[in-house]
Amino acid sequence: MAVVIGRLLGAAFLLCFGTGLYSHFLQDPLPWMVFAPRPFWLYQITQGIHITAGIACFPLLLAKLYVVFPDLFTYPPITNFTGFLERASIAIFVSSSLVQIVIGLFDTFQWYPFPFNFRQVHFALSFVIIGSLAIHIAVKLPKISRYWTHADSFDAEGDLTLDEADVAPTDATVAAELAQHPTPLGPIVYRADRLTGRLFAWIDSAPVRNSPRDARVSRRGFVATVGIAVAALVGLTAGQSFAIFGGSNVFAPRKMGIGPNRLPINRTARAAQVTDDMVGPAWTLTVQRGDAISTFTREQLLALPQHEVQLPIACVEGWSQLATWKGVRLRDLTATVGRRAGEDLRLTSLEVKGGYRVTEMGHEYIEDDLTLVALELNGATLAMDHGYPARMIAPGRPGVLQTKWLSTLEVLS
Ligand SMILES: Nc1nc2c(c(=O)[nH]1)N[C@H]1C(S)=C(S)[C@@H](COP(=O)(O)O)O[C@H]1N2
Ligand SMILES: [Mo]
Repeated sequence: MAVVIGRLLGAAFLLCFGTGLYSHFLQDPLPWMVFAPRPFWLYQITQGIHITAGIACFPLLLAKLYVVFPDLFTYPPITNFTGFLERASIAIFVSSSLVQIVIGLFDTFQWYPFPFNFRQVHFALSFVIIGSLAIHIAVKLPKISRYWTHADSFDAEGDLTLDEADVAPTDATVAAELAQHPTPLGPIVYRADRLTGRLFAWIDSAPVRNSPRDARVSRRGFVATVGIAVAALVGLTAGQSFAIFGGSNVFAPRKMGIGPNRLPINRTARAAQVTDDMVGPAWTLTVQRGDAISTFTREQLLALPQHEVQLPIACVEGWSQLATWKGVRLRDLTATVGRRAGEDLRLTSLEVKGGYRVTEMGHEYIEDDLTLVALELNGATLAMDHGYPARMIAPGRPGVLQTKWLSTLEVLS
């Protein structure tokens, strides 16, 4: 059971780690990194998997802890160096995973009741978790590889049984001798302890088998409980990321189609301290490259060729939703100041408060036909909370980089 759940948990953690790294580097790229704007739904999928697999970790991790619980308190706790590594990696793994999934869940609710920066800690802990998992697997590797190569050396209970090669000569002699003297309870066999690999004699009979471990829930009942818990949690929240589950989205904080322009709002104009004065008739969008500067009022932007695209907002906090956007191609706008192929862009928002006031966009997104400075959303003027007078919408980028209330676009030549 520990192995089966461990594998599922391992898969979920690797999915979370991979998709998390992708999300991290989209937001904080290393200088040489270039990303794929297409397929436009790529980030929506990777982030949806990240959040959904993360949520599935709750029942899986609790189930794994339940199964191995007695083994966590074996006595003496440490007998040798490998044992010490095993214990230490488990302690670090369990504690950091619990913190990781709990703060991740809090983040989907944008609730930060802790004194540290969420992204930094979530990023750092992922390496602690994957590192301790690697140590854990390395320590268990002899047992794991033996399982893969000699599945028959495990009995139905998942305990190691010994074949002749494993029994030291003296043990073999003793074993043979013992076997000739069956006890009233049954024949004596040799077993290796699950954790330490130490040999012990085992009387294979009902009264002795009836250890506290066996007295718990049946295996089938346990698998059913964990399975139902995972399916229910995923089923009742995945709708925040995957439209087909939209109808059963009970627990997740944001619902499909609810909000101005039929799209949820992640952060309101008020929270970003963008006021009506700032977006009044005097507002202009400045596009610049070195000394070349063009400014556009909203009317002037509306007079340029308009394009309509279907693109999702895919929020790092786990929700995503497809919408119809209309506006000016970023490529056309940046051409007015003579942008050359390969040049990147710095975007500045009117917002006063917030960590994403100034962000950068790689050339691969500027050159994509789908990237717009959007003026309309789902057939109506952009609502103030969706970034009126103009916002960025590009394929395959995290929501945090879909800058609302644009003020300046600066080509980095
Ligand atoms: N200027 C600015 N743009 C912003 C944000 C912000 O806080 N400030 N939030 C971003 C985030 S996290 C998301 S998910 C999207 C959500 O867009 P919406 O609120 O229009 O749905 O806007 C992005 N654009
Ligand atoms: Mo977001």
